[in-house]
Amino acid sequence: ELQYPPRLNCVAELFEVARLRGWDQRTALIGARERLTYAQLRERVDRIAQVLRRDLGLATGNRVLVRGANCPMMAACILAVIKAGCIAVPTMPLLRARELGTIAERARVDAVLCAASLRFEVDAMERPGLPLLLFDDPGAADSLEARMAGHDAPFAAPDTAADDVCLISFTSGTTGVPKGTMHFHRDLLAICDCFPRHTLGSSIDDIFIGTPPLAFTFGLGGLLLFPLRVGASAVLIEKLSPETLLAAIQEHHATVCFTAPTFYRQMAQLAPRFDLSTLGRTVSAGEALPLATREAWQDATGLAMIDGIGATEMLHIFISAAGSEVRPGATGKPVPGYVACILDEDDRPVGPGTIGRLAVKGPTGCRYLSDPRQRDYVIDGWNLTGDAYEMDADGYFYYRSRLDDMIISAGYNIAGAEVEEALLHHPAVAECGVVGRQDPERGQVVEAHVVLKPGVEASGDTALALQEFVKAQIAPYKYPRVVRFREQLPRTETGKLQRFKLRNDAV
Ligand code: 3UK
Repeated sequence: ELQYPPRLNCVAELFEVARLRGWDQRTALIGARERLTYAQLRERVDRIAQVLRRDLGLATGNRVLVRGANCPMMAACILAVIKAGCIAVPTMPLLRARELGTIAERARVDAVLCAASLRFEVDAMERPGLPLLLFDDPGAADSLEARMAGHDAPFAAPDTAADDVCLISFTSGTTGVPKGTMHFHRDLLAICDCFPRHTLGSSIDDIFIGTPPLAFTFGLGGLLLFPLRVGASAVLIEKLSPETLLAAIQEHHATVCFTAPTFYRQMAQLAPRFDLSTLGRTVSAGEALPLATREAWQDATGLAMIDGIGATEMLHIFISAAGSEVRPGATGKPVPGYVACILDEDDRPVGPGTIGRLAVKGPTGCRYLSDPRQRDYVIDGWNLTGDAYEMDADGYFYYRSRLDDMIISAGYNIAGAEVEEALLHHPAVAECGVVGRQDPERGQVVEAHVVLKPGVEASGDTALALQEFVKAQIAPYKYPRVVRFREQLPRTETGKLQRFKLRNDAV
């Protein structure tokens, strides 16, 4: 089991280890406009922490909303809030004033740090008396940077317990109200000491890169905490597209990449134009990785994808496989430190070959911020992620569907992901999303929303060809009775398909 000192500040611990191991002059963060060594990042974190404690008068346990695109200053702000003994509430860059207001209220936020370029929505949000400091605001009289100049490093972190909350992360909320999840100091170290250490295999020479926002725990771990834990570097990119990510991998000689399946699908098409020879490991998470995507990526780059399921509630990835452990079609096995099982409707574990509800237990786990759904998510220390999974006799876990996305048509249970998988093998299909649409006769019918590759005609013939193609690959009753062509699919900032938008779209 993982052991951490009972009194712990996870950020102070990360920097103390870095100092003792002699990493001070190594590069920690690479942004578009600046590059910071471990010593420079630590000094910046210490100065921001002093602004929070001394200028804003914040105390241990106060909450600070942080808003910015992925860049070294955004990373420093999150780390500084935690080092100051406060609780970081990072928020996604695309959130609007009303959503930010809801988060500020539910998390009982005491102050706001915001990138100047994203200030508009903060200015528009309701925040009576809430202090706000802007960063990356050259020339402004009262910016965070101006305040930082008034303080001297180093800053000694106030005393906190390993199980004091240091992070409140909100779920992306593909359905319903976003939920705040609370995480302890020890949790932030625990995720570094599980997936990257045992499955990914990260080292001091790695250069991490990827798309997930630092406000999403996938990005917070993969692009900040994991590299800092081993003395590696992270490239933080503000303006992301498949092209800019590929170009940045080439330019910075990145070795480890984190992004979602949809990004890998698009990058696979463009990969031959770039030199990606330094890339050794590519991690896919956020939604199911179709076999077709795994194969397209492997054909384009020669790299075997590392699929991993994580959740905001669990902080990071808890089932995964890499290298020779990869079994196509499976997400993998529980990451060392975690255990997983499949439960039936009465919460009893089922054996191999039966689809059921995924349950997982480990050093991290769900603690909702005053939300009645806590009782639905955690039973006896087991976390129910809301996913339908199946296990094989060797202990591999296979994703089937989100429990509430299972399509029930004429008495059959159909997992949309399986139909998507089949469609993605067709050369005309770039992206697709399969949902159940209410139907008076069948209860639901399988409906496919398809984005075609450039140059393919969105015709009735194409639709027919896709339907025949699916019938030839999987049980014919699963074929999409309705095929609709679209320019693009609705996705969250974290790369997840918004199925409810497909379902609710007027026919
Ligand atoms: C789905 C997957 C199949 C699954 C996340 C890595 O996605 C993350 O967190 P969220 O809270 O969503 C959690 C849900 O997303 N999912 C994620 N990965 C996979 N489904 N295969 C996968 N590989 O439904 C899960 O319950 O947004 C991912 C690290 C940190 C994260 N927060």
